[in-house]
Amino acid sequence: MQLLNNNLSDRVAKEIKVPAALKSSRSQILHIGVGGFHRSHQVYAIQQLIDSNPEKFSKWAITGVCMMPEDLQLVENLRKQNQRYCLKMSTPSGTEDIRVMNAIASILHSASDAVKIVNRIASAETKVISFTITEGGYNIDFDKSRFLIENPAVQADLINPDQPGTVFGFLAKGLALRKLRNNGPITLMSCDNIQENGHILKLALLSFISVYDESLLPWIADNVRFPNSMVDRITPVATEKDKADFERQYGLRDNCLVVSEDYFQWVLEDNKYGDFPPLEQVGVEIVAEVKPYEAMKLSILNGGHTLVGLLGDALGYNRIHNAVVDEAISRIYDMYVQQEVIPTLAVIDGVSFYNYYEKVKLRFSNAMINDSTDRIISGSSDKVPKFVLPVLQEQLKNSSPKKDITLLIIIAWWVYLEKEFNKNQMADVKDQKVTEWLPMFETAKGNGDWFISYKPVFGALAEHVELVNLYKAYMKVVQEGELGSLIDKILEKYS
Ligand code: CS2
Repeated sequence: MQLLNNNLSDRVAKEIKVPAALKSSRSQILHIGVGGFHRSHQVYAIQQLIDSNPEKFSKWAITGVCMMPEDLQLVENLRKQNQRYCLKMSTPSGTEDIRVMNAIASILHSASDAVKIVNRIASAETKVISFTITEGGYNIDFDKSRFLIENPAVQADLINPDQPGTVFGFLAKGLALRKLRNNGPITLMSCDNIQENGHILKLALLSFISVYDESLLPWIADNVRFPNSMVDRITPVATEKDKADFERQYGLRDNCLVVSEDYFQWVLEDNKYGDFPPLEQVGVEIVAEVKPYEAMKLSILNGGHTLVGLLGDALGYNRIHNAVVDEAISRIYDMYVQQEVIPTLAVIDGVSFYNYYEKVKLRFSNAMINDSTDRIISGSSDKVPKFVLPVLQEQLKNSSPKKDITLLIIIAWWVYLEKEFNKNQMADVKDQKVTEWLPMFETAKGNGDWFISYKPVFGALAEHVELVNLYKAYMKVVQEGELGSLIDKILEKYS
């Protein structure tokens, strides 16, 4: 088996776009969280920039950092391939574009490269630190906008600052050194799916630093920027089959293959500091205010994903492209977007929410990317508060709020968890709340009324009497029949 590294097979060299070697040893971006999404999105943009003028832009190559123990294998695989990998992008009509990426100059892991990571944060060469650490990675109680300082991992970093383990511990130590060395301003850029992700990153970091070392705060105020951004490219986890197909076709094994759709969007707030890559040259939209774009994408696309994933699972689908064309799911998604979501969105000049939605639905139907309901449902306790509940909170400001489909999503989520509980498979549910839930499902004995009162996800929603009454009435419909009966009932009501 020959690995895809610097040696490329004839077929790769002939059929795939291969970049020139990097023309600089500099790496001015440090990125934390090198998952599939980072490699299909930000690396793709930086790759295009470097390819457009390698002499000038190779300095923007990325140093990647992984922090999770389960990333050790990826780090090893990337190193064996000199950080090269292929990105396979597919259109809904079935055409493919495959490119070799070499914009990751090196890769580090927090467990073994802590000193190097701190030094890179401090280094004058590093101009941007970017993040894809997932919705849960910011350690924020979103209901109260509070950094969870009591988190044991955070406490460990405060007690033992010389051996950081969390992203905040690393940043605090590295930025303190940067200040000491007078190494200049820096942009900290969140690329996660969170409304006002830059503000959230800032809130988390400043909360941590105010306990860690308050004297750093004025330097941060003067030297660090936190732009908000909206990022978008559907990137399922590449399967063994994807890798085997690639190997068969091109005669090379790529253990770091990334598959994604061809669609790409990145809207970035014009709020950076010091040197910054000219991303506008590769299609990134730089705008004064990102918030309306984030709200549109998080509710129509990510909230829509949650809807299609959970309803799909309940109706027996395990692929998003099959679930989204189911007649009932497709109609309920239309109604959700038209009647619950769009009325809560702030107008964006030149953007039609209806066209945006049509496009999203087409993207979901892309069979080539073969996205799973499992991926979409995973981490729902972090996703639902950011993708689904903000729409409900806006709706609840109205005298007659539209909320039925949001309740349907919440109930479908409970149906999924109850199903896994009954099959004794709660251990397979990928969600950080699952151990906490287990006794709750045991005590409830099949009754789902308690679920909406679960504060860490739903906050104070249960105090809304009319909402809870409707939730309970809908839960009864599901418990006496099935989720399909509730879907029919709501379709009738909304038609
Ligand atoms: C998905 C996102 O994880 C999810 O639930 O909605 O990963 C989605 O695919 C991306 O945000 C697309 O940009």
